[in-house]
Amino acid sequence: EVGAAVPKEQRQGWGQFLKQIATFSGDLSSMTAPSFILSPVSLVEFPAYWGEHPDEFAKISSGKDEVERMNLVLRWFIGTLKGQFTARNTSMGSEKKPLNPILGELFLGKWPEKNGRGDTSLTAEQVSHHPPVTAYHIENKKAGVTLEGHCAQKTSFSGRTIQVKQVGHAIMRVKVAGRDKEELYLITLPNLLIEGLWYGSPYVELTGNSYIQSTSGLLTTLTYTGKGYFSGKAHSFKATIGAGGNTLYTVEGEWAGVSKYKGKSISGGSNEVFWDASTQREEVTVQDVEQQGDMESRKVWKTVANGIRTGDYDTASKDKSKIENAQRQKRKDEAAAGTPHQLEHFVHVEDDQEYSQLAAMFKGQPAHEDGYRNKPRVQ
Ligand code: CLR
Repeated sequence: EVGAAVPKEQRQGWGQFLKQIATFSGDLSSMTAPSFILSPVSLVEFPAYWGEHPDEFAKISSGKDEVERMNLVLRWFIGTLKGQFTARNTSMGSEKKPLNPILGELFLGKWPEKNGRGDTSLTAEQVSHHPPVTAYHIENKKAGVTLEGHCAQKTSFSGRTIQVKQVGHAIMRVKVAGRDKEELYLITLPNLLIEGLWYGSPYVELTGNSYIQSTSGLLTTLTYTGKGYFSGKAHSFKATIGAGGNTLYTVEGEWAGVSKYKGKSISGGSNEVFWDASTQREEVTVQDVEQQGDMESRKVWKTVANGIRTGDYDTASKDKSKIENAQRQKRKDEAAAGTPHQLEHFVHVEDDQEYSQLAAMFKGQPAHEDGYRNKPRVQ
């Protein structure tokens, strides 16, 4: 039955919502959804998932050579996936519809120093509202590791599944001892399927491929599968680290569970555990809402989020309209005055040299489509 997992009084609304999605093209974020599926968290917070294993992030620069560093980049990357794609099922009961960030909305946070690993800082900013694009910068100065990227989504509907193409990429910079040039890694992003919609308990599965291309020439190719594919298990992947077509290492398993080296591992053993996703994640630390600036996400959405959390959807929806109307007015005023909105932490770069260099090395792989190349302004 449609909406078996949906509160009775919202089942009809859920059915209508599904019909609406099926005939909808474009931006899911702008759709009005039944209240039970609303999340009190803005999409501008999502880049924090990249930093939830600060030890793994910092460790990357300690790799003794490019092969070891690529292994460390892959481990950190795999380590982020559980948080990015399945953790909300546990914390909120299902995947939910995040708040659609306003232009210039900020999410600032850090993972404080621990055991000498150094501070890791996060700066995320909503750099476009139509279409929604979030830019982020994560940095551990002490370790010499920086991640910079942006993400947007293109959604389409097929059967009972929403397909989400992630538009955007990240570039990781790693300081290597004794070298003046940083090693760079171009990180592309997998596609998502949103399943479980019919019953009203949506969850994410990953599909297709993603890549990590390094300036060292090493390339990691990731393939994602769900139930019914080669492992028969949900949330599975396979990754090969290679150079010039030769495979050096293969890793296989579940990105939300355990993965192992298939055969030889980097330490010389065989079939060793590569990553165990039960490893504790560290949530980002943010300032108290009262101390936050007016554009900071939790300040902007305080009343809305509170309404959603307490089931006071009337207050939530009134405050949301208030925010959206104020935004529309602001854009009108800016247009009239000829002073367009200025980003705070990022600048739009038309021709990102680092990206071009890596994309050229990456040639031969399926085209990586990309509209936005926002680079943080040097602070
Ligand atoms: C954002 C970038 C992060 C990874 C990530 C995880 C979950 C994705 C999210 C991204 C984009 C928005 C998203 C979400 C899952 C569900 C949600 C696709 C890619 C959509 C907009 C919600 C659809 C509404 C249904 C639940 C009804 O690094």
